[in-house]
Amino acid sequence: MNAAVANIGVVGLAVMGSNLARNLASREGNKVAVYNRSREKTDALVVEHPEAGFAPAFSYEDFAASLSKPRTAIIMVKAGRGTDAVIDELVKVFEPGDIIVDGGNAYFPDTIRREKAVRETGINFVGAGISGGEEGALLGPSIMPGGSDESWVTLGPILKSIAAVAEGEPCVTHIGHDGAGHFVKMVHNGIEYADMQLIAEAYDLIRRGTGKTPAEIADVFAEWNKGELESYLIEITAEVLRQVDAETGKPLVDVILDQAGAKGTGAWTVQTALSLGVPVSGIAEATFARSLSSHPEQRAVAASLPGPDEAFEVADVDAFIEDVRLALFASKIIAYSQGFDEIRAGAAEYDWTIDLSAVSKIWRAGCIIRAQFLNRIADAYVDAPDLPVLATAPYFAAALTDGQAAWRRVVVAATQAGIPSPAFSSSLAYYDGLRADRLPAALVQGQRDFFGAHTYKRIDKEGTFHTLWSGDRTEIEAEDTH
Ligand code: NBP
Repeated sequence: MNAAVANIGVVGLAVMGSNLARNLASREGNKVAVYNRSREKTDALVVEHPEAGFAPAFSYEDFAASLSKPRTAIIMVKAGRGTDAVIDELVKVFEPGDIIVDGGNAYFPDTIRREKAVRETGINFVGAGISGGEEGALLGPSIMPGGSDESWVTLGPILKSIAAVAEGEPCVTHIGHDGAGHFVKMVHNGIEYADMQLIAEAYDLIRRGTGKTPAEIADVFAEWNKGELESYLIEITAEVLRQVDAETGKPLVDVILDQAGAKGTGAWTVQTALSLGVPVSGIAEATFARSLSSHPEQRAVAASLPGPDEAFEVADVDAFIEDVRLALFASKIIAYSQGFDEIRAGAAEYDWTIDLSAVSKIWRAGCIIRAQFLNRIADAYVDAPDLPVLATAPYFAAALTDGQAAWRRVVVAATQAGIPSPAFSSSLAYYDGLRADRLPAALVQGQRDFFGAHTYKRIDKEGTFHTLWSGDRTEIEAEDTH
């Protein structure tokens, strides 16, 4: 039996778990116990990284025995049944006060369920979203832990030691109880979908409108990366566009099959938003755009449908590119505003206290959507923690004011040219819907009342009303009828 030498353990030693274990081991004061279901991965990790001084375990009993109390273990296994299987085993060998952390990509309702079940044993369960992929896990991810305040006392310093650092601050904060961490990680991924789709639309418009090559467009993105759009995603876009395929000599982007994959977190974000009644149209369109791209059989049949007659030619290339830049920034503001709206609504629904400013700050490094821009979001929520719409914060409102004419020109140009720009145009539609004085929702209410007696409210007096649509069309107070 192992002696209790380790202050932290990792279960699941595939790429994420082994990198996270190495990251933990590289920080002062940590001794890391490691366990994997199949022994080979544990042996390989220990042999390949003697510098880490891992404490390997080959049974859950040994793993528990090698941890000092309160025992703290991070699970990094395939999300789903694997996570439940490991939790079941750990619960058998852990004691009240110990901490089980799920660092996988769990769906937040599963985390809520698991936290409730594990809590009954007196053991703490923390669902922690970990963003940044393999490299982030090794060098410093952005970490979004949920769980109890008690577990944060032990876990906080450990997670702070391995997290990415942005402007001197570790990219980790206690998001909120039970599933709050995985919820916020889910929305992070949804925002990532929207950001990527917007960038892809900007590239497509520039390419088809100006005839610039991918390498030339890479220069445009590299230039944009020096300004307000500065972000990891813009930076890597330039690199992807510059890449030449060794085999054919063509730009790699022209050789890659144009069908985008997805692992499901975008869909979760949209499904959850639908349940919460939050319009995340940018994220939804980005998710649907991936789905559309991945139906080659439909696309092949639809290829015969007509597009516009005239060719798309931009008269002033530089002016058009600047318009696209402004449209991209405006649409990005909307996408992030919608994502934060979802977090706010989720917090209200699930009774979490989530500091939106802190969430924004921990995304500044280590994760895929890292960007300077997030400082602006943090500032907006520091100035007004209850801000109802992020896009209305002074900095963003000014950017939307500056960019809206260009944004409209780009959406018009894309529409006329038959170039799909679902994220650009849906963001603009959301913007116009949100700022509208009066919406045709009044007509929808009338229709609903007509066919379903769903009632409506009036602008000029209190109460709930139903119109007797046939006959004399009398309006009646409907409060007592429902
Ligand atoms: P995988 O998601 O590929 O999972 C492989 C690991 O799960 C192996 O250690 C495997 O053990 C273990 N496992 C499985 Br499968 N079923 C198990 C069970 N019933 N009991 C015990 N262990 C089981 O690993 P990954 O790509 O390193 O990702 C780990 C987690 O991190 C996932 O939840 C993933 O979604 C999340 N994540 C991944 C990334 C990324 O960039 N890859 C980024 C952020 C988060 P075995 O060796 O015995 O088969």
